[in-house]
Amino acid sequence: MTVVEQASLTKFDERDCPKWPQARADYYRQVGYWQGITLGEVLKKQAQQLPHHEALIIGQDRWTYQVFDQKVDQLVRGFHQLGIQDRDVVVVQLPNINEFFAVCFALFRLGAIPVMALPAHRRIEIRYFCQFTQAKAYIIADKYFGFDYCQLAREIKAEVALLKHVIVIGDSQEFTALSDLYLEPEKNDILAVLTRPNPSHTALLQVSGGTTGMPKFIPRTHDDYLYSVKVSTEVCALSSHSIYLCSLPVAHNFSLSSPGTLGVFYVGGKVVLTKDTSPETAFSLIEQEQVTIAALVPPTTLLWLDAAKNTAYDLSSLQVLQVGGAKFSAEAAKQVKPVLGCQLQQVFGMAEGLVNYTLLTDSEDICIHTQGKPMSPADEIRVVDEEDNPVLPGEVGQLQTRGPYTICGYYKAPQHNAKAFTADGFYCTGDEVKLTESGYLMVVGRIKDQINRGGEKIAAEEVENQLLAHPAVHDVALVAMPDEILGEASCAFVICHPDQPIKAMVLKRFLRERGLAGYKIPDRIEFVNTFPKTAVGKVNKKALRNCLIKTAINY
Ligand code: J2J
Repeated sequence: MTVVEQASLTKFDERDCPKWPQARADYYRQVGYWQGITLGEVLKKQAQQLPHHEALIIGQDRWTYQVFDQKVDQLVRGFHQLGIQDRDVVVVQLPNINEFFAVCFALFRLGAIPVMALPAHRRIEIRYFCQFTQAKAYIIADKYFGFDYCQLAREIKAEVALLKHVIVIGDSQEFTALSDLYLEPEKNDILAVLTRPNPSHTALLQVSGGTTGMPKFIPRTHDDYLYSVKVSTEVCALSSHSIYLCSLPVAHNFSLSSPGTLGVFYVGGKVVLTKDTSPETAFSLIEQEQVTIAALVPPTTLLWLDAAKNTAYDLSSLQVLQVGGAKFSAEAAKQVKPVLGCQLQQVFGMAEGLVNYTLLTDSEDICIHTQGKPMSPADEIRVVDEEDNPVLPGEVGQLQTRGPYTICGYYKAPQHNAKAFTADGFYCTGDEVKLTESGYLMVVGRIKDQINRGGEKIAAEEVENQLLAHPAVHDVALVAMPDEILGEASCAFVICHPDQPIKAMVLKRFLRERGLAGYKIPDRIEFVNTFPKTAVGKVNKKALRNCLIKTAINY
């Protein structure tokens, strides 16, 4: 293979991302849903209009919009000098730090595409992300919660030949230091000649929770993502006075776009970042920075509710608490207002697109008992039975959706897309919902083979495949089990080969050493001799789940 051919392999091709049919795309532009602006331009505008307004804070590190924008431009130069160009893919795995945004916006301006990896991802996930997307660079922080990302990068680099650069925040060791890439303009400044990214092209790749063997990549365009962000800011009444506490991982779709940090930048507000998710830290930041809005998953909300009952911190600035990512129980939802003194907003969203919110003006009953309604008038939803026929109003069925910010297909996944999208372009969410008379959705279950571990999604098949790689394992089925805090935890039912008994601990260590993200390691492992089967001979996961509920064994 020649060098030229090898280089061309790494470029991202829009043709690998199924697009909206022309008529729908034209309509979305015509009515102004798609504005034809890029994420990079949103920040530039704020830097011009509100240069001295604070945009991003973590600890003592406080960036105004002007400083933020300058750092982005400096990194554009540095990345460009390194050879990162339009349509290069870059895997970004950073904790909640300001630099995450400098990196992403620099990539947006270059037309390069960040893959939104989470800090919890490990060798199996990162290697796959780099290989599948043919990433040119991988960007990390040196250490985070005791984990050595440079060591991980070393292993990835050794296995992924096409990966050219590892860029590190902190002690960079043998890799490139991000701090060396903040470059001042020279004579022929690249910024003057940079081609403007096409707003209808992919701006970033989100990673799907998945249902199959490996995660899928979700291509979000500047146009569609910014529309989702814009409508979210309206629904959540964000303004330049909003102060948003971000304790969820920055790369997650919820905290990035619903309305999330990007929503805050869109209106010129302030983001307060924290790496520490404890209520103690969150409460002190709320008081100190006068936080007005925060977003949480249900398990963290339960911790907040507990801690708030005897806190000395003043939480009175907090107006809205968004809760989403997993089902929030009505019992806990009821407590939000009396205990935290703020309005609860339920958020039922997905990285593939559709976001549902309860409105700030909705009755208490709606806010407590529903997961909201589609935020845009252009969202089309339908609730269907197993044959894809609409169910009667008020009955439970699978939610399908399409619209101006819901993808039409995953990146480079034609076979999976044929199943996950209907012929008329609706995304099959795999969520079982009930539509109320007033048009609100209640999430009642799931038909996708996934475990929602307190907002962290686990594709059963992916973990099953990893367990099957152990020589003692003959067969395995991963199911959800009820958990008081997480909502759901995971349990692996394992059939071992005869005469090869093995301990649960050994299997867990096996998965960890293979490099599987910690949240995917089964919370419990049960050894069995056979699996219950359905009438057609498939493993009956429902029966396995039920047997966990019935026996209620402590783990
Ligand atoms: C029940 N299940 C929910 C909820 C998501 C905003 C908020 C969340 C996400 C997200 C997001 C739920 N009640 N309130 O991207 O922009 C489950 C559903 C859904 C899946 C999507 C956003 N909120 N879920 O969680 O891509 O099963 O996005 O299909 O991680 O989470 O997961 P994800």
